[in-house]
Amino acid sequence: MANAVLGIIGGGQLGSMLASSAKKLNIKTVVFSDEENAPAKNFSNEFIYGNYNNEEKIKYFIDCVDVVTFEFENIPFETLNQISKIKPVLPKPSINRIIQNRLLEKDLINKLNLNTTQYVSINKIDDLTVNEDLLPGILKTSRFGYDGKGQFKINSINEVENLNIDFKKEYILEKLVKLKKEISVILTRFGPESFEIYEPIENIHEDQILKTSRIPSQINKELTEKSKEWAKMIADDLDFIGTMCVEFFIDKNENLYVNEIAPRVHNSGHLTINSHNISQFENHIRAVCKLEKIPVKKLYNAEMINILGENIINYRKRKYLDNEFFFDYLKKEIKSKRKMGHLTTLKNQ
Ligand code: AIR
Repeated sequence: MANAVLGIIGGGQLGSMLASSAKKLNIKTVVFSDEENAPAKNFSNEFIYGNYNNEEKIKYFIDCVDVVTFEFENIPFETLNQISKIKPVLPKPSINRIIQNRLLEKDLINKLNLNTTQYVSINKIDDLTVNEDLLPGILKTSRFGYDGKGQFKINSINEVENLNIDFKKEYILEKLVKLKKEISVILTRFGPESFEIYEPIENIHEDQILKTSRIPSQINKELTEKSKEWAKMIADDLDFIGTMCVEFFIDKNENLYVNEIAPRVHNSGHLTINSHNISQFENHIRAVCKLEKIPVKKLYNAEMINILGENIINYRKRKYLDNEFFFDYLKKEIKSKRKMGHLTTLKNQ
């Protein structure tokens, strides 16, 4: 689909980096966002501002594009499904419906006989009391959470009262593992048995928000192979087209657990823009627009740090070395803990 027009739903930093990669491949982009001044407005060929249930805007968007993708799993399933009746949506919307719900997501992983941490559905305070054996744990909203939003760390049952949990929402309680490391595997699936896969990336989180990602990860060969294999199994089962990410925990006994699946390009893969011949974003465009699949090759080792909130002000003033690449997401409003930019530093292999 050379010269196709690609529609991207969602206008955050992931949409911006997708649009930039598309430009490089001579693919025009139309971004549809419910935020008037979304970052991707600066990088797309056309920008449509509207609610994700605004029939008129959706219709106009559909008319403008040949193929549609999305950059955020919180896009309503109904919107994606409606669009997919007229234009191809990749990855397919049914995948998003599963991944939007942490319970369905965990069930899917377990159905494939892959490890997750122990988990249980929580709908009322009593559900927590009867599942006290899963504490210390993390209580997460089943839907619409990211970057630690809607999450509560609970060490003991006595803490629950003070947390002001809104039980109008559904939750999942996940038992904490004795964590040694966190890694992620990013892959792009072009079709059955057609993958490009990056080496596992080692991640450090702070307050449930990604702080640093680096390659190579310091893990053994067995875990490297196993994590890549599991990520492929999940992508195959979902019949995924495009770039996706599987986040893993490794515990003190070197056991591997799937933490979560992101049905999209992922923050931990931002370093691939500079470290590899083809970035996770370019690969996504290549897969959904049915362009040539080119083998990925690492050019450099790398480390990426996320720039949150007010910190962006200093990074905007700094000078950078030749091996440092600063990305400013151009978000209009600085909020504490909001992802405002990132810095990738390249290292020789
Ligand atoms: N995003 C999507 N899932 C997780 C993340 N971090 C990216 C997407 C989305 C943006 O974060 O690009 O549009 C939303 O960021 P914010 O700061 O507006 O909440």
